[in-house]
Amino acid sequence: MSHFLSRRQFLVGSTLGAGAITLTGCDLLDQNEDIANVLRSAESLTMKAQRLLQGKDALAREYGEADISPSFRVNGTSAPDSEQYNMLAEGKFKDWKLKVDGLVERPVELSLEQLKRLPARTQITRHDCVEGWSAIGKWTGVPLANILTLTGLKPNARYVVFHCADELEKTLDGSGVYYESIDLVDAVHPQTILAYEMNNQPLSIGHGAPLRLRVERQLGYKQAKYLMRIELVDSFSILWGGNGGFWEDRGYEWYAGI
Ligand SMILES: Nc1nc2c(c(=O)[nH]1)N[C@H]1C(S)=C(S)[C@@H](COP(=O)(O)O)O[C@H]1N2
Ligand SMILES: [Mo]
Repeated sequence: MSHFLSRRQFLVGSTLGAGAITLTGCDLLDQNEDIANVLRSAESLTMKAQRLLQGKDALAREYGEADISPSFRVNGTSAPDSEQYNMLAEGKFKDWKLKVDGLVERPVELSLEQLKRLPARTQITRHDCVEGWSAIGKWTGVPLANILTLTGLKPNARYVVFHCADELEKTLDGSGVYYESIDLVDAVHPQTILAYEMNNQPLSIGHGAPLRLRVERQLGYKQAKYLMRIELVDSFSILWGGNGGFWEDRGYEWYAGI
């Protein structure tokens, strides 16, 4: 039971203003001494260059309602082939819970209802897939910084790992399960949200129901769909192929800056 958000914790989270929460997100980052080291040891030149040129808080371009694409392709998994997921989907995700654990002070499990009661952000952004297509969509969800403010971070937390419900590649050892990871700079960025709505509708199964990541300064494959669990880690080298994501384990860049 201690893994569930207490009523008091939940009320604290839901009554804080968005501004207060954003500030706390930045404070969280400042308190994490390892972040400077992460930036210094950044594997990817793209990441260093982007952060040097644009700053760590620079926003991805946001668009207007009129720019929303009339059709937005579904890519990768279009419906997870898992009994557990299908049962949750049949129940309209009433029994689904997002686990947040690992290197946090207070692990939580949040229902969709609870997530929807937290301060939300809406953004209209362009999604760029490496396969060469783009689409503009409107996303509504909870800033990841708000969730991390609720859970707190252990001092050695450096990356946020997103565990998904789908296996994109069928394997015997389960290494075909989709996952992704980002560092704390992107985790507390204001446009990094856990989206439950797309274009004013509940997220469809094709687009990642009930919850997906939007991390707007990076490419499509970072936008993990079908979120089940968020894990704070000090290193992702022990996970699956060790490169921080399903596609990263198959040769893509970990930092997929646009
Ligand atoms: N869980 C999961 N997340 C995923 C994928 C996937 O197959 N499974 N595909 C990725 C890729 S390559 C892209 S381009 C986008 C596609 O999102 P969409 O289906 O909403 O267009 O999701 C990303 N996130
Ligand atoms: Mo993609």
